[in-house]
Amino acid sequence: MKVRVCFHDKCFDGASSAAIFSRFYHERIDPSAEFLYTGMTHKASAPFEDGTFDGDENAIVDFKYSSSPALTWWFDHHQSAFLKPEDAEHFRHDHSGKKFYDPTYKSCTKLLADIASEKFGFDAKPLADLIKWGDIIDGAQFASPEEAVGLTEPATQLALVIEAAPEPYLVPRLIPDLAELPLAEIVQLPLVKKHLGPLLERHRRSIDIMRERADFRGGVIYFDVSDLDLEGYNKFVPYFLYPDALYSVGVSASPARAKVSVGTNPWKDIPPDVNLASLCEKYGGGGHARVAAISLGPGDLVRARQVAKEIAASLRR
Ligand SMILES: [Mn+2]
Repeated sequence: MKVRVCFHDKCFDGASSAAIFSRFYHERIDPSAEFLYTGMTHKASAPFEDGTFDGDENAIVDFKYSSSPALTWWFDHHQSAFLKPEDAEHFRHDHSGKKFYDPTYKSCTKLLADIASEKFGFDAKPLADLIKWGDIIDGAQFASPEEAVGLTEPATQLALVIEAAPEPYLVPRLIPDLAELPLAEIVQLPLVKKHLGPLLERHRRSIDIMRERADFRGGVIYFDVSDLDLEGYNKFVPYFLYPDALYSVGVSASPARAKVSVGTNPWKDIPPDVNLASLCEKYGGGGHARVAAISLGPGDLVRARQVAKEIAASLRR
């Protein structure tokens, strides 16, 4: 049995969801299953290319729904989980009992672990540490900005490497280890260790860069790092620098896209009616109520800056 697992790429929650799904599937569905992993990225264009679902079973974890008849498992918690209203309608008519959506969950890792245990008798206890950290990292539930930015825990160091993923296939290669080994052992693996030092150094530099560039006014931090190779910067740095800020709006770029990231300060009380996913959906983006983004084409930097400035202006008090 060949199982294709499509996961949210360069994301700790995406990787740990794929790890939990694989261990669950191996233990409770088919011990002889062979897993193949595909990292999915939010793009301006359609994310699922023809031929993506080439397994005997095909799963998507921590990523958008697909109405393809080849999709057999789905777990997600993003508010913007459906590309089109027809997809949401298709999901509502699914009776497979293998597709699950709950946007009240802070992480797909926890959602998957809970469903696999409750509905399929999976023993999630050996992965308790992974599940705990998946929920802290994806749900921005760090005790303080210092903990979020300090990167002293194995889980936060691993998240740094996964989010940067400086080598192709780094995350797919790590997923089987995430399903088996303690996090403190995974950060010692050569594949992780060789990248950790340089990435920690880059992280420290990025704090200095954001300190120089941040424009903090009316409760909103605006910054543009699109001329630098900084996509995947730690999203808590703005609040570490300006603990009084309520929101941050950033522009970054990579060869694949121009990106506007919008977030709320997790250590502040945000008005309950603010929904950043809905705000970003107006510009073709999406995400969660408290953190969302808009991906544009790599040549659309002028538009990205314009959108970011509009959003920052609308969030300022
Ligand atoms: Mn997630």
